[in-house]
Amino acid sequence: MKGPVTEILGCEYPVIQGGMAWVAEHNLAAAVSEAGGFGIIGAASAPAEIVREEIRKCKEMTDKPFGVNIMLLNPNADEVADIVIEEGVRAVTTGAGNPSKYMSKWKAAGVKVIPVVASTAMAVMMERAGADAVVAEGMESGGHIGSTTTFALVPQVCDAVNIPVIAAGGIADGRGMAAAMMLGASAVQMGTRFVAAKESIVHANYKEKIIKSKDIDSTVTGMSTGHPVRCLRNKMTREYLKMEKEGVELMELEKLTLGSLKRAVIDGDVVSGTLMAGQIAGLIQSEESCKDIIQGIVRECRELLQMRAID
Ligand code: TUI
Repeated sequence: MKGPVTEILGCEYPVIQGGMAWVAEHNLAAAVSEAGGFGIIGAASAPAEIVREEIRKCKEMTDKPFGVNIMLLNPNADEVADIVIEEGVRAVTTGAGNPSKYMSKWKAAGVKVIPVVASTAMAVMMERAGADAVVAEGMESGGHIGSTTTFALVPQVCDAVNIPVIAAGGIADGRGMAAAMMLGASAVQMGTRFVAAKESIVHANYKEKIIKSKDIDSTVTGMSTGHPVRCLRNKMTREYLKMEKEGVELMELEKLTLGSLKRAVIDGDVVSGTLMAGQIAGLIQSEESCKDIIQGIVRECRELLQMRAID
């Protein structure tokens, strides 16, 4: 299972954990890295010094490398960009924007840079700017999404760039991982599967919602406002979508979602909280340890790829 991405990241398996806001904290990142994958702390909108503490707590839990995801809409992004250098973090992934302005200092410090992209144009731009790899994230993903599916996006990004491509969106088992490899990806990134992991600090109510959900249980809010976010259907999404249809102003809509992800993750409010999750949530049947998740996926993927080699 070694390849260009395990080489860049210094991990055993080409399985990366998504940098999810509130969810991807030090316990989850350390558990994923300890299990041979690549754990990521999601800086999201946390104050920069909290991110530094998270990095230090993660280092106490594992000697293995891990990364930090910087959400570029975050006003603290500049500060977090320096902290990853100061703390000697192995790799940075970025989401929801263009990280070009940080590229030269990260590269100079030896931080590996892996932007998350939702289009071939962005992938090419990131390769030119010096990215070590890209995550091609399809619209099956949870949270903030682009508009192209993983199945269509991954092979097109693979053809457009020469750096390794990590597939994300709609992948939660060995079949998905094998399919992503067939499309040309060198690794996969999973989010939703790790939300439901044993080591994930996400409230039991949220995990239960993922485990009980079916294929069609996610929806996308904010399509009309230019900030599409995929989450599981609940009272919040029903109200949001109704107001969106009525053309209610963005400020009013924002009131509905302010603090709603934290309410879901920490307080377990599955009624008015935002339950970010991908379309693959329906595939997830139980809460498992990161070690079991990663070993299971890698074993299944390996078997499928070997079967193909024999034929
Ligand atoms: O970033 C994500 N997923 C996220 S961020 C997030 S935080 C949030 N919380 C509440 C409401 C809204 C967001 C939750 N989930 N995924 C990576 C990703 N990046 N998906 C799409 C993109 C992207 C979009 C535009 C990357 C680059 C891009 O380029 C824009 C440009 O500058 O050209």
